[in-house]
Amino acid sequence: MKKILKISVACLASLVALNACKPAVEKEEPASIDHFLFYEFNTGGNEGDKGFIEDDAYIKIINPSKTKTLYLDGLALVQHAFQNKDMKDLTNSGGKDALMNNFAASMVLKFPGTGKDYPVAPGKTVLIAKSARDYTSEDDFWGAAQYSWDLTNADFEYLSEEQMEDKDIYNNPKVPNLEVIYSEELEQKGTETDFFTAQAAFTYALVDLKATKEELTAEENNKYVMHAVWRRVGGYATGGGDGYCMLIPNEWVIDAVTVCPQANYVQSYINPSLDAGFNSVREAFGVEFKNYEGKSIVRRFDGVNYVDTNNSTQDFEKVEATVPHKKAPSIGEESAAE
Ligand SMILES: [Ca+2]
Ligand SMILES: [Ca+2]
Repeated sequence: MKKILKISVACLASLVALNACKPAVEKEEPASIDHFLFYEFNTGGNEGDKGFIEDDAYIKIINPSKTKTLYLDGLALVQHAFQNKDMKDLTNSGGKDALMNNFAASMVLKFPGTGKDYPVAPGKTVLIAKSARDYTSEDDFWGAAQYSWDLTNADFEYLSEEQMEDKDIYNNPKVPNLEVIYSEELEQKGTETDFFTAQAAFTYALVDLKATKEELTAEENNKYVMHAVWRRVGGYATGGGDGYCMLIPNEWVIDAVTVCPQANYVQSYINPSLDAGFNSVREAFGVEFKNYEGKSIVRRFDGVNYVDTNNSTQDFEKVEATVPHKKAPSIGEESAAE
């Protein structure tokens, strides 16, 4: 007993000594993520007075850092060229290695700004709307959609003014648009390929564009543009096709998320280190609208940090959309309430 007491006193003495020589250290904070993350994907879809609208789609990104201000200037939102619902074999074009080392994009949309024009404070989100309108207003083109939302205060519109004009989508002059760096109608020749639509099943990435538009699109010996040749495989699929996509080096990718209904997912076209999973508010393309009306996939928060394991199956969950809105009744709730 005496011996133990002696040791304890010695320990205590050495601890006191240690504390005396060490400068006071504050309790260690958990490591903070110091780069942007995708925060939310809402593919839109609501019943307006005059019909069904899908223009109320939006994407949010977040600065998850606890201390550091981040800047959107020079970053780009990118959509992959190949849909995760399609089984395509790209080995004949030498595309497979290119796809593992790069993010093969069909659309590259750049944020405006020249350096520090668009700061995002720690913990803040950025709302990027397809079309920054008030969808709950009776004055809206499709009339009031009671369970939709007001996006007039969005930070950006993700389509360029020209794209919106082409597609007959209202451009809010007060909300800055992203700039088209590259757009290839690879998947649906002859029809417009849209960025982030409800029908799409693509991977999306936020990237730091380390080359200018001129460098990325220079015609001769362009290392950034790939001629992709594919063969459809599996099921009843036959034939193939070809087209162009822009190769964004994986090192430029800040975050990537695959948005694809669970039942429709067949394959990934990216390096699994970018995103090893996929997620959607819909279990399948055909599920009833009431199953996902007003719902988003939102990044999980573990109580300390936003979860970023680079696996969107684990990192995201289907919850109520985060923009203020009237909650739509789910299947069963409506009849129960009446
Ligand atoms: Ca605008
Ligand atoms: Ca990630």
